[in-house]
Order: sequence, then structure tokens, then C-alpha cells
Amino acid sequence: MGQLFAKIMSVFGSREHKVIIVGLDNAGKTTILYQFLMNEVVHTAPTIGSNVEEVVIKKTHFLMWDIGGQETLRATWNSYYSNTEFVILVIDSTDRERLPETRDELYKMLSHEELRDAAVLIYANKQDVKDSMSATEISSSLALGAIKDRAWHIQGCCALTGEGLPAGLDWLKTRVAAI
Ligand SMILES: Nc1nc2c(ncn2[C@@H]2O[C@H](COP(=O)(O)OP(=O)(O)OP(=O)(O)O)[C@@H](O)[C@H]2O)c(=O)[nH]1
Ligand SMILES: [Mg+2]
Repeated sequence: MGQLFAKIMSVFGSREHKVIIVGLDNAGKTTILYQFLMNEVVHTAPTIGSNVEEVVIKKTHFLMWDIGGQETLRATWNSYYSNTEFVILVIDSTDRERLPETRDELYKMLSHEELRDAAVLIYANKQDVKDSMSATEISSSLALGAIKDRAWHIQGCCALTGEGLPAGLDWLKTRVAAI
């Protein structure tokens, strides 16, 4: 009955899709969440715990959890995994040094049972900064091409101007349509 209800709600476009926004500290997750919500840059402080907001994009409702990325907080990420349909992984494209750390976190997440069916959108953020890594470069460093068990997409963006964010959301919407 619950499932039938969810299906009916999804036909009418009002079922909420759970999204978690993860990535290392300082990647730009909170900035992105509030760009989605208000089309504005908000002043952020490192997130301790999480922020949650309902974001409605062309009648599709997403419940988005932005989770703090500091190392000590990453052990709590798995408490947000249940019923997650989409993972948004945000990467600071200027942070070459910590890309291997991001890769480890990504593959640890993907091996988690509760995220088995989740699709992954990767934002290569901070494209406004000179010499930042391109989405293509990040894609090959993370070996994204080897991910065959789920849908994934990488998108370059700048959370300060919002450039690239809508293209990522358009991809999420195509995945919602595929559910
Ligand atoms: N140049 C540039 N700076 C950005 C961009 N996106 C975010 N920032 C800055 O990066 C810093 C960190 O942004 P946050 O959104 O707080 O990062 P976070 O990923 O939420 O960090 P935690 O909460 O600690 O996990 C802030 O100073 C932002 O203004 C971007 O696209 N370009
Ligand atoms: Mg934050």
C-alpha cells in the first residue's frame, strides 16, 4: 500500500526524492544547497551536523541533506543513507592534493548496501578559479568510467555564480523520470 501510494504520488510529481550532498570540507556543499534554494550566495561556516531543505525544481520535490565534510564528521555520513535516491558529491576542483581522499570516500559510499540503488551526480565545483581541475580530469582521476552498477554524471560548476548547477539538476530530473 505504501509503495502504491508512493507510485501515485510520483505520477503527480509530488513525491519527495531524498538527496544527500556529500564531499570533503570546504568543497562548497552548503553554498550549492542555498544556491538551489534561493539563487543566492550565502555566507557559510563549516557545517557541523547537517542542513536540510526542500528544493522544488519544476514541480519535482527533493529533500536535500547537506552533510558536514570534516574528517571527524564523515563517520556519520552513513546515518543519512537510508532511502537515499541521489548522492550529490561536491568536489573542490582546486584541491588536487585531496582528490585521492575524495576518491576513497566515494568508493566507500558506493560499496554501502543502503546506497546500492542511488544515482550519483558529481559537481566539479570552483571552476571559476584559475588552474582548477576540469571535470574530465577529475573524472579520470576518480576512475568514474569504471562505475558500471549505477547511473552517474559529472558536471563542472561554480557555486558562487550558479553556473553549471542547473545542468546537474537537469540530469537529476532525467533520473527521476527513469525511476
Ligand atoms: N571560488 C569559489 N569559492 C567557492 C565556490 N563554492 C564555494 N566556495 C567557497 O568555499 C568555501 C566553503 O564553502 P562551503 O559551502 O561552506 O563548503 P562545505 O562543503 O559546505 O564545507 P563543510 O560544511 O565544512 O563540509 C566558502 O568560502 C565558499 O564561499 C566556488 O564555486 N568558487
Ligand atoms: Mg557546509
